[in-house]
Amino acid sequence: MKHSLTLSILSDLHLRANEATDGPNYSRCDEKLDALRSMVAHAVADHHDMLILAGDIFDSREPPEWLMAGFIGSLEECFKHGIHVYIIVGNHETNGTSHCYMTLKTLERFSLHPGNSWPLHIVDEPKTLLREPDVLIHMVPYMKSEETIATVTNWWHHSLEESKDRTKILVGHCSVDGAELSGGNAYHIPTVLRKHHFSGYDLVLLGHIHQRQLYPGEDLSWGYMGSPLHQDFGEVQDAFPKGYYELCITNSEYDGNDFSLDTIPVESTPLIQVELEEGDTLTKEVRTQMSGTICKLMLSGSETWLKSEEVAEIKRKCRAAVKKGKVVKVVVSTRCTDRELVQAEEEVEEQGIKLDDSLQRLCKEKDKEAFLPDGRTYLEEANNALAKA
Ligand SMILES: [Mn+2]
Repeated sequence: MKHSLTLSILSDLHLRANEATDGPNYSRCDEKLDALRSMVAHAVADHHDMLILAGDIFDSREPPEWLMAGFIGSLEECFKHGIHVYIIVGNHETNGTSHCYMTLKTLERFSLHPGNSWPLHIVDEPKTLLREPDVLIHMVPYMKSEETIATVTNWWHHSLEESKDRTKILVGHCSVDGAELSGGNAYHIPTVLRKHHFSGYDLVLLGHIHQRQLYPGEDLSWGYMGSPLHQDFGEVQDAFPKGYYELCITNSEYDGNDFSLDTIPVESTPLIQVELEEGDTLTKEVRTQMSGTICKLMLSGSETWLKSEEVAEIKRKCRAAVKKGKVVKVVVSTRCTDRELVQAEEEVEEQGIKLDDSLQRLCKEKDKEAFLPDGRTYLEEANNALAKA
């Protein structure tokens, strides 16, 4: 019998076509593909048994072909070394009937190894693997919460009978009540899927929420692996380092299976937020802070100041710094303080309640995409919960 099983797991890479050229000499998209390649290199070097991508690798359901080619190319070393790759479909990648990997399968037929079958598996419906040493891995793509609950509870009820001594691992893409979103002021998502639905598993590792978190327990440990690098400024305050997981399940003759979980950090250009108030300038200290980063520069002050030559000069200096390669990218956001009250009143009248940014991001779907009834309910639930608070 084999005594250990090692796998690398990554989720929520959110490859976006419009990040291809983010700055004059910078592409966040390339940086994300580099993250994937470094994970692949690590898996090959350490002889991992498999690689699981746990959803939302692509940000959209229709990524352009060049991006799919870049993605599949970055997995090539895995294929060459016979490391099986499992891709679990996430909410950004499906509308419930079709998903972006259908195109990928087409691409697969022409490119890298024509004629060869790749060890590539698209998990668009729940799938179970049995691997030595007595490990059951259950993979669950994004579905409506009720379907996810039915799937996970049925599965462990069923598998409990025949596999008492096996290690039961769930890797999936879903929201769980009580998980914490990014954004500093943690927001607990109201949803119907609860921790107790996982009680038959030993370990539950999920994709979907970008803030990494692990809730260890004696019988069940569950959590989110988080995005491997910051996806936007909403994540700059995430408490845990960004990266992917290495999971190792080992068997000892006397104690049975045990697992260890490590985060492998991913290198990426840091995202920072800098706030300048009326009268502040780009001091040397601020410029040093911005150096080598993607910076969100928040300017807050009166309308007069925001429209002044002083602010125009700040913006010019930022553009020059980007051009010289001192700062990777600057996003300027302004907040007008002397019109704030009027704006706030308008917002309350129009939208009722302002949702937490990270919640909005999590639920964002193009209007034309009819899917995500679950997401909609969830947005409504969240609205109601906030209204009551
Ligand atoms: Mn997701």
